[in-house]
Amino acid sequence: DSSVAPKLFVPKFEDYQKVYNEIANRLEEKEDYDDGSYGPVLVRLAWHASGTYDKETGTGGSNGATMRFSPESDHGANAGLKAARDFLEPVKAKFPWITYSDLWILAGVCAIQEMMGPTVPYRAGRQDRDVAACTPDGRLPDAAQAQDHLRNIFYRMGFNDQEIVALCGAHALGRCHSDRSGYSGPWTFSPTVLTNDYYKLLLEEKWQWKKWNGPKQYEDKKTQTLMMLPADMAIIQDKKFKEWVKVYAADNDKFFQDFSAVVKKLFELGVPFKEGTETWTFKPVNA
Ligand code: CCH
Repeated sequence: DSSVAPKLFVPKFEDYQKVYNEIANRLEEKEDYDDGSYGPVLVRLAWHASGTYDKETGTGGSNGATMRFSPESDHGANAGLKAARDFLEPVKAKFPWITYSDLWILAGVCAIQEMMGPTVPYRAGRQDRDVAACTPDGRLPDAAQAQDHLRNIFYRMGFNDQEIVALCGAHALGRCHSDRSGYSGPWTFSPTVLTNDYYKLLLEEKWQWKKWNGPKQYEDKKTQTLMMLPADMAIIQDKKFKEWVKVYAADNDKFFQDFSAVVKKLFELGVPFKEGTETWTFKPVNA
């Protein structure tokens, strides 16, 4: 029988590493964006795709990439993330076999690693879903609120206090944009390199309310160039959270270890991996 059944392409580790390399190289190329990198906004895309998870109903999470669609793309928390989705379109065009859901998370992993962060283990197997799987607004944290709100939001995803504080360390990266969230400025002096500076600055600097017409935020008294959101300040105002801030401020290796583990957990919330799905670690390209 000469009938040629089309061979199903089953991508392997090497194929995903190629996608990783493509994202890493685009990060290098497009260094005229923002503080010099799309890395932070890619991390934010992966986090907002994942952080909609609700453990009670099993809805939300990175499986589905439903932020491609309105209403989820229009949720206030997702303002500005089109820049990250658009950055990844040429990658999707070059490797059409990868799902958006796997691509967005792979991009988050790549961005963390290429910005000198820890390796973050990755599993593939997310499936894209349609507009009906969009999550309701209000599942992501509100920057104007404090510790009770943070616990409500992150406990709903299944995280504990230590994990909440470890996740917040991502704010070493990137900045607030007044045309996106309304807030303004970076948290650290090196917003394209992952460090534990977020925790150090929280503890070591004097923070005061910024005098301006925008939403209530803090600025560092010394240089008035850095910022903290009310939700960031909550993790040193709360005694239990603050213990973990001290741990991570004092020990970057410990932060990297815990950050890697908690980000992997975040990126896999609600994903129905097939049994026996391999865990991969990608080789950094430019880090
Ligand atoms: Fe965040 N984040 N985030 N965040 N976030 C913002 C930007 C980034 C909150 C609010 C904001 C996490 C947790 C929280 C990043 C990663 C993470 C902005 C500015 C607000 C507001 C958006 C803008 O204007 O562009 C709040 C509240 C919480 C509560 O805990 C977690 C968890 C992560 C990842 C693990 C990154 C990265 C950015 C920078 C984005 C950029 O474009 O530079």
